[in-house]
Amino acid sequence: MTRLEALQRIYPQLEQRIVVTIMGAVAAELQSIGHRPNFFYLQHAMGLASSMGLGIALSKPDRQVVVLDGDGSILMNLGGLTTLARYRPKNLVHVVFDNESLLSVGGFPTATSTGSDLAGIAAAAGVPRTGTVTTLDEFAGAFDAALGAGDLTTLVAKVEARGPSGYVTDLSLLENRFQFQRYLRS
Ligand SMILES: Cc1ncc(C[n+]2csc(CCOP(=O)(O)OP(=O)(O)O)c2C)c(N)n1
Repeated sequence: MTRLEALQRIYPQLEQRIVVTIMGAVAAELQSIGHRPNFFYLQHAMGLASSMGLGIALSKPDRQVVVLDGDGSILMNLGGLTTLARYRPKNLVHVVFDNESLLSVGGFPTATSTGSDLAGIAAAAGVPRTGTVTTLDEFAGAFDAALGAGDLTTLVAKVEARGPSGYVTDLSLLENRFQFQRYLRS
């Protein structure tokens, strides 16, 4: 499964939800499908998309939040999983696209390429619903289930280490920030 295919598959379910992604390839791929004011692409602060999603989920308990994370990013902020689990927002679905590499900066292998199990780490941190999927259909089913579960989920999707040719888009961080802020307040 490629991450782009996975994103295309769940895109209709993202349209009405609050979405926070990491920077780089994921952000560019989601934007290539179609940017929306409810999508925020967290630039620079690697590893903190799930922390930002946690804050939004806690402050907006009546809305569902989807975080689109990466293996390299979450590995930089493993403590974030323990904080997610401690606050256990029932309205947060945390997707980790695990391509076993830092694709956006040249593809260096991460610890998941040598066996580290992010769903296992999330479960051990106390996240109540965790899982790993490897096919598009499994991913779509598990994502649906997570949206309907009413509890915090970390879903690890094993994806190919393939991405777009470039990661720079014409949406600047500031423009995205103000648009997203207005959306959250509206
Ligand atoms: C603190 C910090 N260190 C390094 C970077 C540079 N950087 C940007 S994206 C990235 C790789 C992200 O890897 P991953 O989360 O696995 O996503 P992928 O690029 O594979 O989609 C790195 C190292 C950064 N932005 N911030």
